[in-house]
Amino acid sequence: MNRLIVISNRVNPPTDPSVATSGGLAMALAAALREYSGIWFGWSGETAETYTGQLSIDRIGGVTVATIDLDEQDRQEYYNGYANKTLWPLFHYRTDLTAYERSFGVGYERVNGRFAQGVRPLIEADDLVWVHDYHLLLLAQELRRLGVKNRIGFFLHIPWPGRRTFTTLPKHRQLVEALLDYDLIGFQTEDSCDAFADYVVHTLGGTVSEDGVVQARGKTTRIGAFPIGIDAEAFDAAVRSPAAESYRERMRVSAAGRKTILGVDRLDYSKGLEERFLAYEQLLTDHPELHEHVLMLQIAILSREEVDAYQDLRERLDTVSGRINGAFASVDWVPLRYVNRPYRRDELAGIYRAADIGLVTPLRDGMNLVAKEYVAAQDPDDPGVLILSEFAGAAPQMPEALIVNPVSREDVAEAIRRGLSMPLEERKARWEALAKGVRKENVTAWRDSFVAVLERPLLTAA
Ligand code: GDG
Repeated sequence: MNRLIVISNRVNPPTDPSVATSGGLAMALAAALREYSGIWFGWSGETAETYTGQLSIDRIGGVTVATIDLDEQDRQEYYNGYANKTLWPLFHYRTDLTAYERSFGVGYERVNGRFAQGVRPLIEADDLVWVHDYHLLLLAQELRRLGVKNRIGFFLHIPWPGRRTFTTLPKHRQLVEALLDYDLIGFQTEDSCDAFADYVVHTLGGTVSEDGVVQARGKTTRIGAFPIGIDAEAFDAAVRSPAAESYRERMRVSAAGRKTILGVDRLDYSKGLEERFLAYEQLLTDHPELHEHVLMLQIAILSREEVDAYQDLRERLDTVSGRINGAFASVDWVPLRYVNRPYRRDELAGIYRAADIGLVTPLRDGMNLVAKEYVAAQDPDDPGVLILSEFAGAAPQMPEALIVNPVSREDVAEAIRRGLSMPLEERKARWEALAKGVRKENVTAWRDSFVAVLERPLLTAA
């Protein structure tokens, strides 16, 4: 088996998966690497006064990790700038929040070059290189410039936007031309794959074959959809842990017989948190009979706090949650519990299990692992109901959820009402279908299918 060199912006394998507070990507990549020999390379998250390119190598939680520090200008221009103020909002269709500053683009190119220089000495002849996410769209091009001939794959964790949206990005052609230096470009959904193909055909004048071989600008590569999954076995173990049991009990006692609606998200404008709160407000306005009988728990861990749009969102959520509780709470009922602190993974598993409704309503999402974790955590004899946005990448894989339009308050409120009164038989039937998919299309299946296509020579494809 070839070695796998995984490259992503940050490198943070959990030391102990059950107690980790890491997000889904970190868990998925750590799981992917544990079974291969290989290295995980990326930014340490630290900024040095001056950039040295010095490599630090460590072994964490069974995974070899190699990191470099960046400098403060890199953090501002590459990370806070081009990655999180330009590409993230644009790829989530938020052109209103997208900032285009020349210095961001320059910093992005510089850091992609630094990543290439940093990882180059670690790459051996037969290694497979697997690059992750929107921070590193230019990395294959930089590695090719340094003479790397290995097979290099890229996986985009967020959506690829429609052509009209994407072409608002200055220098969009250069970005995609650089991307074509990868041997395989993987997306979460067919929808993203089609959007990319549409761009190749209509903007670059290239071709895309039935089986995803792309030819454009004198380059040949391959595209495909590889929906990411969760480590369902590890999650099952977390659900059975004492910490999960104790959190489930805490939830049960504190709910005092009320039905619980749960949201778990990074505090990010793509997750539709404000719209979700407004839908809940609508539900309480329209259905006074539900007062005192339901509660919503929203866990929203703080994220990208240096970016203004995230600070603004946090303020708005504070306001709306305060208004809802001010208007509806009574001496012994708080309708909305809004929590910004993170929980350990095993605690979270117990919280998911205790919730009658999992409310996952992003405005746009590459996949959304919370939807899959919620399903994996349910009690087969008394499962909760998943309400899922049609704009989550997970939606096509999870049609047995109650699928909603997250911008429609009425639609979301009605789905909550329906979920609250859904008979046990229907809950079970929907959950069984969902759980089967979550177990089958898990993180191992995702990794193996991507790596298998990356290993396949392009010439045999056409
Ligand atoms: C990107 C894409 C795609 C949340 N709160 C806590 C906690 N979390 C964990 C969840 C889940 C992860 O964070 C969030 O993953 P998502 O998939 O929902 O979203 P993003 O962070 O935006 O991830 C997304 C993903 O990449 C993978 O490709 O699905 O579309 O945007 O695993 O459990 N974990 C802990 N405590 C918390 O309080 N331990």
